[in-house]
Amino acid sequence: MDAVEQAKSGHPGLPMGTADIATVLFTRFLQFDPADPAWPDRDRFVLSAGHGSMLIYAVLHLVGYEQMTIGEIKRFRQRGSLTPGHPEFGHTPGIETTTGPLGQGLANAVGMAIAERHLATVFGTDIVDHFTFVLASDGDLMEGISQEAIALAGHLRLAKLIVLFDDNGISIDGPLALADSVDQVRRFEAAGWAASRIEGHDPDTIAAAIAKAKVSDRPSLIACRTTIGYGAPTKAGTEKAHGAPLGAEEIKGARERLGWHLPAFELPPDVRAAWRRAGERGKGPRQAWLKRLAALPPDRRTEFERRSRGQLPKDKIAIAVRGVKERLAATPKEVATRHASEGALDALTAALPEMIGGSADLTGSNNTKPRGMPVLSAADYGGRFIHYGVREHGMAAAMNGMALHGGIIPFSGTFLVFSDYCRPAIRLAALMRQRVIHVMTHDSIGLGEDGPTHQPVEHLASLRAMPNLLVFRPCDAVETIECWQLALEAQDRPSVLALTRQNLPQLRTEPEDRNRCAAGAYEIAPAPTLAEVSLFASGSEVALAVAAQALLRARGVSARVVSVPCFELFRALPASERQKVTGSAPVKVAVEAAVRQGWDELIGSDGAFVGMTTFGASAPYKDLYGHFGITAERIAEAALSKFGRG
Ligand SMILES: Cc1ncc(C[n+]2csc(CCOP(=O)(O)OP(=O)(O)O)c2C)c(N)n1
Repeated sequence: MDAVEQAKSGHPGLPMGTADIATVLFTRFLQFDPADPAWPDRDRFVLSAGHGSMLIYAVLHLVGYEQMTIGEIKRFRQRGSLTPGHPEFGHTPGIETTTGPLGQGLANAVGMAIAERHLATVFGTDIVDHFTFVLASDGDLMEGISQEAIALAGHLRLAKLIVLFDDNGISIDGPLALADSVDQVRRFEAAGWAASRIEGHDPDTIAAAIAKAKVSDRPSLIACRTTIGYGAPTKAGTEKAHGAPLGAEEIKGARERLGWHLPAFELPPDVRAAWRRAGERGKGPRQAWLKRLAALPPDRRTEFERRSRGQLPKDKIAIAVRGVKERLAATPKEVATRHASEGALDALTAALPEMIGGSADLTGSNNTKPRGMPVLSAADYGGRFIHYGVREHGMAAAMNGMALHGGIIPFSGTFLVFSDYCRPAIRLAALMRQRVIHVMTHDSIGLGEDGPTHQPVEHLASLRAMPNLLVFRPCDAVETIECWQLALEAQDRPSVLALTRQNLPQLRTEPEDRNRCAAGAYEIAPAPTLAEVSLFASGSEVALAVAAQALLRARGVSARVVSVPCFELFRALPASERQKVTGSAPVKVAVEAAVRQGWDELIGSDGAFVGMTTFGASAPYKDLYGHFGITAERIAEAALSKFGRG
């Protein structure tokens, strides 16, 4: 309450209401060692209700995270402090995931718990054997994503996942009864969890519930009945304690009620010492774990360490990619890029055991299940393919949790149009710099008969607007394996691979080791003579641009074609390289079966664009391309009209 007061903003209610829960958890149960916040076998603690960030900052300070000084607590919510408004992964040691958007942390924790079970199966429980704890609020449980997360966790029987629910009956608007009447205990039970309701201010009751949850054969919910802003004389138990400083009078009253007589930011030495002792509980277990790790056969130990670091076996990837490219050069394939992706995955997942695949109930459409890949289930956590069910949002957030846990590179699939259903989690992956790979197929009107509900139009532009996300749209089977390689090598970025349903010709037929997609954009078909026209296109429209190039040639116009598989990588090129790709042809035309937004970066506002301006329609795809005017003829016309020759 003092830090929030000093910052003149923040949320005192949750930290005060859940201090008892956090104290029991951190002093009696949670396995961690402040000397090594990244110890792979630590228990994970996710504060899903990220608005209560002062709770975790205070606890990290108390248990002895060196960088979390009282000075940082005093600088709550100030620029450059370790104590930002909401917990941020990668910014503050001890923070396992970025939380704040309600529901995400809970769903991340499901991914962490999956990762734990999988790695325990692969490397043995001597090396991987820990719990995932979550502190969740009413808001977390009201968000739709929580349903996807708890259903998945219950189905997979993630018994080492324990959710402590801050059951305080208050949210921002007032009593929860204004908007919610769910019986959370019964809801979780229905999803296959062990669930109980306890008094959340009694340490022994909390401890007994956690001890019981630890030995349950199902994931556990402990609904802890608490009072928001516990101790505040007039604001406790009301929404007034939720998200604003309490004010000097109220703080004075709270001090009196709680029997706390020291000034702000001062701690009694005995209290500090007791917390420090709690913070040292993990030292012994971590040393013992290090000994067990050292005792592993050297190749197992090296493999565990490699995977924990997120380091790729570069040589193995190179061999896998080369093999696929050589096969494609020898026998060019006219296939949909989703099928090409399946071929790429057969090779890559064989080389990279850390790749865990999945799909949101579109396995046969997304082609994300490589041949022979066993299913990860409650009966076999060693499997590597997850049937996420129709739960795109929960899937994307669980993938973030797996990546954050470490040791796993998650990839999975849905339709590109449903990236909207994953977007909040993709955004957090981008913010947290996590390597998760989303295969998003059926990437345009080219999906045909399913119609406008399923045809993405604005999605590429909107995904490209997201900082740190790589959006790949390969034009053929060769670009597909190259984009896969780039997505895997981008250790600190999420990727989306936008892939077609319809077949595409293989445009790259020369054997070539170099990854041309690494430039983001490159000349795939040079002009016969000095170029008068530059045609830019991505994915399925590159072949149309190549056909337009031939039409232009027949009209005596020299055009070049630039394939643009990834805007973000192109943007990262030095200006001189970018200039070479953009070229100096006076006429520029871009083609993409999507909206224009973003393409002016390459063609300028005076360039011509052939694409979509409306939603699509339901019809066979060739008919749709004709109807919406995305054809080689129209591309050639667009170029010619710029010369006044249309
Ligand atoms: C997705 C999302 N929507 C809205 C918010 C804004 N918000 C922050 S806390 C909160 C609800 C507060 O209620 P509760 O979760 O019960 O927390 P408590 O009041 O107990 O601290 C809301 C709506 C958010 N952080 N995330």
